[in-house]
Amino acid sequence: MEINFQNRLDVLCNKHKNLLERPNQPIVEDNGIITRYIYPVITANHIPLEWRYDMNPDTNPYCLERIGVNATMNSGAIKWNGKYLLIVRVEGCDRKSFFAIAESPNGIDNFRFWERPVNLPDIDPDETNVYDMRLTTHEDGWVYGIFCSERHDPEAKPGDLSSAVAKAGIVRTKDLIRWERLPDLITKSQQRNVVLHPEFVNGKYALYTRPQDGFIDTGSGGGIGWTLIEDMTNAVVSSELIIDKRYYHTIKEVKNGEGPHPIKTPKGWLHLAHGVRACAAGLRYVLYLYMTALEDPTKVIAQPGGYFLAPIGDERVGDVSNVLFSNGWIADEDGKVFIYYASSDTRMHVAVSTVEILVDYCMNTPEDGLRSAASVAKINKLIDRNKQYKRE
Ligand code: M1P
Repeated sequence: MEINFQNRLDVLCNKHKNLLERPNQPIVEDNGIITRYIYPVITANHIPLEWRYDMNPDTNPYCLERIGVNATMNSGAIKWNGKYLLIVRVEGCDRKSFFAIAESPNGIDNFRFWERPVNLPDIDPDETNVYDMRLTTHEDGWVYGIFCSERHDPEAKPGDLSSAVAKAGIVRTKDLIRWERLPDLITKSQQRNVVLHPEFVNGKYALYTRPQDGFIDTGSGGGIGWTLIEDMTNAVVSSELIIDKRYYHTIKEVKNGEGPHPIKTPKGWLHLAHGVRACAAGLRYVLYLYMTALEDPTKVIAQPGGYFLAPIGDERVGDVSNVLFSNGWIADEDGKVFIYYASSDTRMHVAVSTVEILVDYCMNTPEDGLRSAASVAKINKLIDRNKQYKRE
């Protein structure tokens, strides 16, 4: 078979350019709470060609892809010099994840990766996989990144090559280019979904945690935790308070986890989290919101019942189907909120709303009554209130 190297490379480059420049379009949804967009904002195909192809015709005469990328997902987010930046979890075909920054001028399309992946300081040869970084611009002047650092369970039985241990890795930076690695979080349980609160609380750093019994199983973990830390350069969890609990027969029955750090609003801290339930098809991950008090971020002041974003259409299918996961959002100065979420551990999307609408949603959506009878009672109450407004 005759391969024209140059033609093939031209076709690849054009296809890539068209994908990167494709304008995104809003989808009108009935619930009024968010606007989804028709195209994912970042997919594996957005990864620069230079990361995947050897472009030398002498060493790659068939112009084959040399390093494949499987997925782009669970991304932290930050507004940086007027641009919308995602620190993307890029997962190679070899199953290893790493971080790479992509930036967009408007937050909804035209995302382009920076020249190289993030150079994360490599401090531990046992660290096998890193993923799901949350970024926090802290009032101490640093931008922190907390991520899951995963390794093979040293206590796994011989032949068990699946059991793993999850820890919280910590880095900080002032320019998003040079990253200083700090010691991993010291805690008695495994941890994933650890997030740094952006302000000092009682003069201390505050972390949202997610204590778990095993790598997958949160077991006695109870829900989203909270802990105060003296020093981020030697972060030790001495006690954890569960602030957002799991309940039987809810969207967060099996487990939950804080998303990005909460947004400060005039009415309280606005939180985005994921909730997991089990069903015959496996685990189902959805996103939900809750609010805590400004003066006491551990005090829940609003917990709308149910999910606020669940996988629909193509979002439902991917490497790990039936999953929405978010660890990044950006609140603009004008109150617009860009919610970045991954679907089915495969690609990144954006949904747009405003602080005002999300707070209204939190404050006025009835809580989960935890029983069918309570759900019917809620609807009847609304019907009664609507009587005078009934339209034919
Ligand atoms: O596969 C779904 C998600 O599973 C994990 O989330 P959690 O710890 O809450 O169960 C993580 O591995 C996450 O990356 C993944 O998207």
